[in-house]
Amino acid sequence: MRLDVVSIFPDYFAPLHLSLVGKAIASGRVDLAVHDLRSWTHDRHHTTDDTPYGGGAGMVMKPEPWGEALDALEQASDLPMTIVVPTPAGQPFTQALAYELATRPRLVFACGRYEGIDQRVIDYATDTYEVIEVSLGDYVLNGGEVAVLAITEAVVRLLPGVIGNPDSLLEESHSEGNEQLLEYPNYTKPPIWRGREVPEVLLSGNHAVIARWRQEQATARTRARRPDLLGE
Ligand code: 6GU
Repeated sequence: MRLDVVSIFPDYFAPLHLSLVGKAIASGRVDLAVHDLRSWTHDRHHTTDDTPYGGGAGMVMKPEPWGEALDALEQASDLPMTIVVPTPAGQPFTQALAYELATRPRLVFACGRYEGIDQRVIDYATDTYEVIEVSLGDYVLNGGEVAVLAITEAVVRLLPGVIGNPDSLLEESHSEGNEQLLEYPNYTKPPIWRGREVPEVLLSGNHAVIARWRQEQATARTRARRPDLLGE
Protein backbone atom coordinates (compact mmCIF):
# COMPACT_ATOMS: atom_id res chain seq x y z
CA MET A 1 0.00 0.00 0.00
CA ARG A 2 1.15 3.50 -0.89
CA LEU A 3 0.55 6.31 1.64
CA ASP A 4 1.09 10.00 0.93
CA VAL A 5 0.65 12.63 3.63
CA VAL A 6 0.50 16.35 2.87
CA SER A 7 0.90 18.71 5.84
CA ILE A 8 2.56 21.95 6.89
CA PHE A 9 4.03 19.97 9.84
CA PRO A 10 5.76 16.95 8.27
CA ASP A 11 7.64 16.34 11.55
CA TYR A 12 4.41 15.08 13.11
CA PHE A 13 4.80 11.82 11.21
CA ALA A 14 8.19 10.67 12.52
CA PRO A 15 6.52 8.18 14.94
CA LEU A 16 5.10 6.26 11.97
CA HIS A 17 8.59 4.78 11.66
CA LEU A 18 8.22 3.10 15.10
CA SER A 19 6.62 -0.20 16.10
CA LEU A 20 4.28 -2.12 13.81
CA VAL A 21 3.72 0.61 11.22
CA GLY A 22 7.47 1.29 11.17
CA LYS A 23 8.14 -2.39 10.44
CA ALA A 24 5.57 -2.37 7.65
CA ILE A 25 7.41 0.59 6.11
CA ALA A 26 10.87 -0.91 6.64
CA SER A 27 9.78 -4.19 5.00
CA GLY A 28 8.31 -2.38 1.98
CA ARG A 29 4.74 -3.58 2.77
CA VAL A 30 3.86 0.12 3.13
CA ASP A 31 5.43 2.87 1.04
CA LEU A 32 5.11 6.13 3.03
CA ALA A 33 5.89 9.58 1.63
CA VAL A 34 5.37 12.71 3.74
CA HIS A 35 5.19 16.02 1.87
CA ASP A 36 5.46 19.61 3.10
CA LEU A 37 2.56 21.59 1.61
CA ARG A 38 4.85 24.63 1.62
CA SER A 39 6.93 23.04 -1.15
CA TRP A 40 3.98 23.92 -3.46
CA THR A 41 3.98 27.63 -2.54
CA HIS A 42 5.87 30.24 -4.55
CA ASP A 43 5.92 33.37 -2.39
CA ARG A 44 8.77 34.37 -0.12
CA HIS A 45 6.86 33.49 3.04
CA HIS A 46 5.51 30.14 1.78
CA THR A 47 1.98 31.26 2.57
CA THR A 48 -0.60 28.47 2.92
CA ASP A 49 -3.52 30.33 4.61
CA ASP A 50 -5.57 33.50 4.25
CA THR A 51 -8.56 35.25 5.84
CA PRO A 52 -12.03 33.76 5.22
CA TYR A 53 -14.42 35.31 2.69
CA GLY A 54 -17.52 36.41 4.56
CA GLY A 55 -15.49 37.28 7.64
CA GLY A 56 -15.10 35.47 10.91
CA ALA A 57 -12.31 34.27 13.12
CA GLY A 58 -9.39 32.12 12.05
CA MET A 59 -7.71 31.42 8.74
CA VAL A 60 -8.50 29.16 5.78
CA MET A 61 -5.97 27.16 3.76
CA LYS A 62 -5.49 28.62 0.30
CA PRO A 63 -6.49 26.42 -2.66
CA GLU A 64 -3.48 26.94 -4.96
CA PRO A 65 -0.85 24.93 -3.01
CA TRP A 66 -3.36 22.10 -2.55
CA GLY A 67 -4.12 22.03 -6.27
CA GLU A 68 -0.43 21.78 -7.11
CA ALA A 69 0.06 19.10 -4.45
CA LEU A 70 -2.71 16.92 -5.89
CA ASP A 71 -1.34 17.36 -9.43
CA ALA A 72 2.19 16.41 -8.31
CA LEU A 73 0.99 13.37 -6.34
CA GLU A 74 -1.07 12.14 -9.27
CA GLN A 75 2.01 12.41 -11.50
CA ALA A 76 4.16 10.47 -9.03
CA SER A 77 2.36 7.12 -9.37
CA ASP A 78 -0.17 5.26 -11.55
CA LEU A 79 -2.06 3.94 -8.50
CA PRO A 80 -5.58 5.39 -8.15
CA MET A 81 -5.75 7.86 -5.24
CA THR A 82 -8.25 7.77 -2.40
CA ILE A 83 -8.01 11.17 -0.70
CA VAL A 84 -8.66 11.15 3.04
CA VAL A 85 -9.38 14.52 4.60
CA PRO A 86 -9.41 14.51 8.42
CA THR A 87 -11.97 17.02 9.70
CA PRO A 88 -14.34 17.21 12.66
CA ALA A 89 -17.05 17.71 9.99
CA GLY A 90 -16.32 14.29 8.42
CA GLN A 91 -18.02 10.90 8.71
CA PRO A 92 -17.13 9.02 11.89
CA PHE A 93 -14.00 6.88 11.60
CA THR A 94 -14.95 3.31 12.49
CA GLN A 95 -13.40 -0.15 12.29
CA ALA A 96 -15.62 -0.76 9.23
CA LEU A 97 -14.10 2.28 7.50
CA ALA A 98 -10.60 1.11 8.51
CA TYR A 99 -11.28 -2.24 6.77
CA GLU A 100 -12.53 -0.38 3.69
CA LEU A 101 -9.49 1.91 3.52
CA ALA A 102 -7.21 -1.12 3.93
CA THR A 103 -8.45 -2.37 0.53
CA ARG A 104 -7.29 0.78 -1.31
CA PRO A 105 -3.94 0.70 -3.15
CA ARG A 106 -3.11 4.35 -2.38
CA LEU A 107 -4.30 6.72 0.34
CA VAL A 108 -3.48 10.43 0.20
CA PHE A 109 -4.01 12.23 3.52
CA ALA A 110 -4.66 15.97 3.19
CA CYS A 111 -4.06 17.62 6.57
CA GLY A 112 -5.88 20.88 7.13
CA ARG A 113 -4.95 23.35 9.86
CA TYR A 114 -6.74 26.48 11.06
CA GLU A 115 -10.45 26.50 10.09
CA GLY A 116 -9.86 23.99 7.29
CA ILE A 117 -9.16 23.94 3.55
CA ASP A 118 -10.94 26.12 0.94
CA GLN A 119 -14.04 24.07 0.03
CA ARG A 120 -13.22 24.29 -3.69
CA VAL A 121 -10.24 21.98 -3.14
CA ILE A 122 -12.54 19.29 -1.71
CA ASP A 123 -15.10 19.83 -4.51
CA TYR A 124 -12.41 19.74 -7.21
CA ALA A 125 -10.84 16.60 -5.76
CA THR A 126 -14.26 14.92 -5.49
CA ASP A 127 -14.77 15.42 -9.26
CA THR A 128 -11.43 13.76 -9.99
CA TYR A 129 -10.72 11.24 -7.22
CA GLU A 130 -12.46 9.39 -4.42
CA VAL A 131 -12.59 11.74 -1.42
CA ILE A 132 -13.50 10.66 2.13
CA GLU A 133 -13.82 13.27 4.87
CA VAL A 134 -13.28 11.54 8.21
CA SER A 135 -13.71 12.58 11.87
CA LEU A 136 -12.19 10.82 14.87
CA GLY A 137 -15.01 11.93 17.16
CA ASP A 138 -16.93 14.83 18.56
CA TYR A 139 -14.08 17.00 19.78
CA VAL A 140 -11.74 19.48 18.09
CA LEU A 141 -8.07 18.96 17.26
CA ASN A 142 -5.88 21.77 15.93
CA GLY A 143 -5.31 19.97 12.64
CA GLY A 144 -5.55 16.66 10.83
CA GLU A 145 -2.05 15.43 11.70
CA VAL A 146 -2.87 13.52 14.89
CA ALA A 147 -5.93 12.03 13.19
CA VAL A 148 -3.71 10.74 10.37
CA LEU A 149 -1.48 8.96 12.92
CA ALA A 150 -4.54 7.21 14.35
CA ILE A 151 -6.13 6.34 11.00
CA THR A 152 -2.83 5.05 9.58
CA GLU A 153 -2.26 2.76 12.55
CA ALA A 154 -5.82 1.41 12.39
CA VAL A 155 -5.52 0.71 8.64
CA VAL A 156 -1.95 -0.60 8.37
CA ARG A 157 -2.44 -3.22 11.11
CA LEU A 158 -5.21 -4.75 8.94
CA LEU A 159 -2.97 -5.27 5.89
CA PRO A 160 -2.17 -8.92 5.19
CA GLY A 161 1.15 -9.91 6.78
CA VAL A 162 1.49 -6.88 9.06
CA ILE A 163 0.26 -8.48 12.31
CA GLY A 164 2.28 -11.49 13.44
CA ASN A 165 -0.67 -13.39 14.91
CA PRO A 166 -3.77 -12.77 12.77
CA ASP A 167 -5.96 -14.48 15.41
CA SER A 168 -6.07 -11.14 17.24
CA LEU A 169 -7.67 -9.65 14.11
CA LEU A 170 -10.13 -12.57 13.90
CA GLU A 171 -11.53 -11.85 17.36
CA GLU A 172 -12.03 -8.22 16.35
CA SER A 173 -13.72 -9.08 13.08
CA HIS A 174 -16.23 -11.23 15.00
CA SER A 175 -17.20 -8.11 16.89
CA GLU A 176 -17.23 -6.20 13.58
CA GLY A 177 -20.71 -6.21 12.06
CA ASN A 178 -21.98 -8.86 14.51
CA GLU A 179 -22.83 -7.97 18.08
CA GLN A 180 -20.52 -5.07 18.84
CA LEU A 181 -19.00 -5.58 22.31
CA LEU A 182 -16.21 -3.88 24.20
CA GLU A 183 -13.35 -6.17 25.14
CA TYR A 184 -13.43 -8.19 28.36
CA PRO A 185 -10.76 -7.50 31.04
CA ASN A 186 -7.40 -9.28 30.70
CA TYR A 187 -5.00 -10.62 33.34
CA THR A 188 -1.50 -12.09 33.45
CA LYS A 189 0.92 -13.32 36.11
CA PRO A 190 1.39 -13.04 39.05
CA PRO A 191 -1.86 -14.63 40.34
CA ILE A 192 -1.95 -12.19 43.30
CA TRP A 193 -0.69 -8.61 42.93
CA ARG A 194 -0.96 -6.07 45.78
CA GLY A 195 -3.58 -8.30 47.36
CA ARG A 196 -5.70 -8.46 44.21
CA GLU A 197 -6.44 -11.90 42.79
CA VAL A 198 -6.95 -12.91 39.19
CA PRO A 199 -10.59 -14.07 38.75
CA GLU A 200 -10.59 -17.75 39.69
CA VAL A 201 -12.44 -18.85 36.55
CA LEU A 202 -9.42 -17.86 34.43
CA LEU A 203 -7.24 -20.36 36.34
CA SER A 204 -9.76 -23.20 35.94
CA GLY A 205 -8.55 -24.44 32.55
CA ASN A 206 -12.20 -24.89 31.52
CA HIS A 207 -12.31 -23.12 28.18
CA ALA A 208 -16.09 -23.22 27.78
CA VAL A 209 -16.64 -21.64 31.20
CA ILE A 210 -13.91 -19.06 30.50
CA ALA A 211 -15.51 -18.14 27.17
CA ARG A 212 -18.90 -17.68 28.84
CA TRP A 213 -17.36 -15.51 31.63
CA ARG A 214 -15.58 -13.31 29.11
CA GLN A 215 -18.78 -12.87 27.13
CA GLU A 216 -20.64 -11.83 30.31
CA GLN A 217 -17.89 -9.37 31.26
CA ALA A 218 -17.89 -7.86 27.77
CA THR A 219 -21.66 -7.47 27.80
CA ALA A 220 -21.73 -5.87 31.28
CA ARG A 221 -18.97 -3.43 30.29
CA THR A 222 -20.69 -2.51 27.06
CA ARG A 223 -24.01 -1.93 28.85
CA ALA A 224 -22.29 0.34 31.41
CA ARG A 225 -20.03 2.29 29.05
CA ARG A 226 -21.53 2.11 25.54
CA PRO A 227 -25.24 1.20 25.75
CA ASP A 228 -25.57 2.64 22.21
CA LEU A 229 -23.64 -0.39 20.88
CA LEU A 230 -26.35 -2.68 22.27
CA GLY A 231 -29.14 -0.51 20.91
CA GLU A 232 -30.09 0.44 24.48
CL1 6GU B 1 -10.19 14.09 11.86
N1 6GU B 1 -9.57 16.57 12.55
C1 6GU B 1 -9.62 17.62 13.39
N2 6GU B 1 -8.98 18.74 13.06
N3 6GU B 1 -10.29 17.61 14.53
C2 6GU B 1 -10.92 16.48 14.84
C3 6GU B 1 -10.91 15.35 14.03
C4 6GU B 1 -10.22 15.43 12.86
N4 6GU B 1 -11.64 14.39 14.61
C5 6GU B 1 -12.08 14.90 15.74
N5 6GU B 1 -11.65 16.16 15.90
